[in-house]
Amino acid sequence: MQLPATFLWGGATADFQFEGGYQDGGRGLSTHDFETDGNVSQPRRNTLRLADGSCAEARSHFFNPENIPEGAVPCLVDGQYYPSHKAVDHYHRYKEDISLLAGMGMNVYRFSICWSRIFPTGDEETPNEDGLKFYDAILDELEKHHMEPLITIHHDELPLHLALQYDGWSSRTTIDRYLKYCAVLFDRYGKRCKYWITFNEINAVRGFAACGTHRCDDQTHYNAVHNMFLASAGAVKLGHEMMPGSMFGAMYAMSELYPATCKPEDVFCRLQKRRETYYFVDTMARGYYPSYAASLLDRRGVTLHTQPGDDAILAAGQLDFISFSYYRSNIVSTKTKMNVLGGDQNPYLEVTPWGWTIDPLGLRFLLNELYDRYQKPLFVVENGLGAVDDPDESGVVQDDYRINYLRDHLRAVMEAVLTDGIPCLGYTMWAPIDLVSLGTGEMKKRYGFIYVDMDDKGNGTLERRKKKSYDWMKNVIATNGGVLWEE
Ligand code: BGP
Repeated sequence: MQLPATFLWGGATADFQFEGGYQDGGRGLSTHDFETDGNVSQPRRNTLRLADGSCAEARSHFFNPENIPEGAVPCLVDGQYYPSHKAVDHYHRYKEDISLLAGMGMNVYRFSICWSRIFPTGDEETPNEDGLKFYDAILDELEKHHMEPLITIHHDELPLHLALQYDGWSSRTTIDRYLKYCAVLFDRYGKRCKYWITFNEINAVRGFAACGTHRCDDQTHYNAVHNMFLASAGAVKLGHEMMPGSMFGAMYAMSELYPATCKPEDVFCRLQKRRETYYFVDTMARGYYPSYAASLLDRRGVTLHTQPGDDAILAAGQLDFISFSYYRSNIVSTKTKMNVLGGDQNPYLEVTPWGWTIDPLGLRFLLNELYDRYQKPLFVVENGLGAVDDPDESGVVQDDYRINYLRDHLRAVMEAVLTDGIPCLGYTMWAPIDLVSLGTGEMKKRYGFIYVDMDDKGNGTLERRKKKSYDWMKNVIATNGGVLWEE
């Protein structure tokens, strides 16, 4: 059993978790630059200065953020560690990093562009040439190693100024700024990049760091989402015009969801909860809001502020492929208290130290479910195991647990493609080189094939070292998955 030679094998990263260099090359401040470190029991915070000059904090936890108080502005506090500032210094080590990925035989690399490197405030008329040159250099390296780029335009952050001036995505002005940014990217990189993702995990982002909005309530949030839908559709249309043959996806956090029991009420509850995610995919893939949107918004007390012409914009910007992250699955019943990805833990599955269940069959299930629903090619753009990796006496991480996780999930992808007939463009593992965790800001939640010598507070040499899984994955790629069936 082997995947076709055209299958794209690679890894995925995000700029504020990977690059660092937060003041280099004329980069402006981004909404993530004010996020502290954290851990499983201590959520990350945004540090703030209140109108009276005193300091405060608001929880910036990805799935459960708090409002930023009226008049407060994010500020940097002396002595506080902010992981995005240095991250793992990819900004200065990109040549070594890309060459390590190429050494595994990867033929695609998913990375995000930092908006505030290109437009430091978002309001400038002309882009920042140094920022553009940084991504020219990344693309040069990829070309040298015959790797296809897959670019995420918006990975959960925006220039700080757009958040302070316009309240981020709650304003239509941000749509214009985003489309100006897209036009610059398409013009500069369009000849070198075919695959684009307009927004990362658009169904999971909320609040200040990810959306630039000071408020997190449903009314603010769903209107911000409407603006992001319009921005994504506008980008797809513009991209198709400027780059014939280009392909656009948006990216969704797609943990699978099962009914906790076969009680009809629980099964129906699963349908309703699942629609909270499909609300995003349906609208962007089909180009119009689904039939259940009105009741979903009504239940949440939301009134959408639409304008004449919005329907036509959505219709003209349908996605070409559906990309998603898949890490785990959850169960749901009428008793479940949910956040966006949540649900209860499935007693039949093992969990990681971060409480994420391990469910490879859920990935095959999801690939089938998505293709049945949309009939568009799929792209698994994030999947991987966050684990504590301790190097042995010789300095090597013997990460058999990661190998097991990836083997089982890749077999699930292969079965979906080869047995179930699902078109899947590729698989980019999160994250091939250790980087800062989005959810907790930790370093010790590691995903990579390549170890980075750095701890939770940014101490370490930043040296890169191959883990055991590096050569294992190299062999998987070299055989287009064939070796997975010999083990
Ligand atoms: C997704 C994000 C990534 C990434 C990943 C793993 O939500 O798109 O940016 O970080 O999840 O999550 P974490 O870093 O919290 O383990």
